[in-house]
Amino acid sequence: MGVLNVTPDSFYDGGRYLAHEEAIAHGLEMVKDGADIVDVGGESSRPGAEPVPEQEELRRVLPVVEALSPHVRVSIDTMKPRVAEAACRSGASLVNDLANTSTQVAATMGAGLVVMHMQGTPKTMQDDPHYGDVVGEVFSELDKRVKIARHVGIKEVYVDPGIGFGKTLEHNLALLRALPELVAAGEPVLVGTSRKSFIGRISGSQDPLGPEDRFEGSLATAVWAMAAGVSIVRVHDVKATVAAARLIGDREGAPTGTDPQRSASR
Ligand code: HH2
Repeated sequence: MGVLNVTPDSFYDGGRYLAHEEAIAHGLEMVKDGADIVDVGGESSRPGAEPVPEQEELRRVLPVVEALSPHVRVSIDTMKPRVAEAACRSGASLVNDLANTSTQVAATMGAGLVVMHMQGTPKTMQDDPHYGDVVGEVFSELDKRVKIARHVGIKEVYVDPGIGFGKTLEHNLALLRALPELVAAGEPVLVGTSRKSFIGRISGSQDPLGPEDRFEGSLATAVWAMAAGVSIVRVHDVKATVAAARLIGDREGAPTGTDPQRSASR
């Protein structure tokens, strides 16, 4: 899943794709690079972000969703049910429901649903995140939401532990370590670590690395997630992640890109 933020203030790609033509061109580039899904968002959910008025979010995302959906599966990354609904009418078929607001919309529109865990709201979620047992609490919240989604008739549901959404560095690492457990629970898993600040804090030498310098750590966490069996990784760096994905063993254990003839002659 390639990330496409049509925003001025997203923490990594903010301002790069605010013009619709630029956003559409970048979306098509990610498709060429191998993205199976493009996740279009018009409101940053970074820590401290201010909410965006609904009309403005609609103005940002709808033309982009409409232009990309004939070429690739489009998901809509939003905290507003009306934006989710309008995006589905414009061609999106997956609702990336960050704030647990759009289950009913996804059901009504016949779309798939990503249920993501977030403690609090983006504005304040990093002020003082706390859990007794982060893995247990996040998994059980996701499980509840999957049951609700099934109850309203949604067939395609992904669970996402919400890396960075009301989580300290230790919480993020505990959740990443527990990915094989989440995969084993049976629902397809989506994970988004790309360029997030915890990467800068562990892969930096002395000072934390900024978003521009978090590529290697992002790829490393995507590889870990894919090796743990997750179904979707949400990334900014599609080309490199697709190349890495081809080297990861599939469920039967063989690297998907292996040609037996060539490996025999090596
Ligand atoms: N992370 C971000 C946004 N949407 N959706 C899911 N399902 N999982 C995630 O981890 C996730 C997400 C934050 O990243 P980004 O979109 O790059 O930044 P911003 O929120 O600043 O636009």
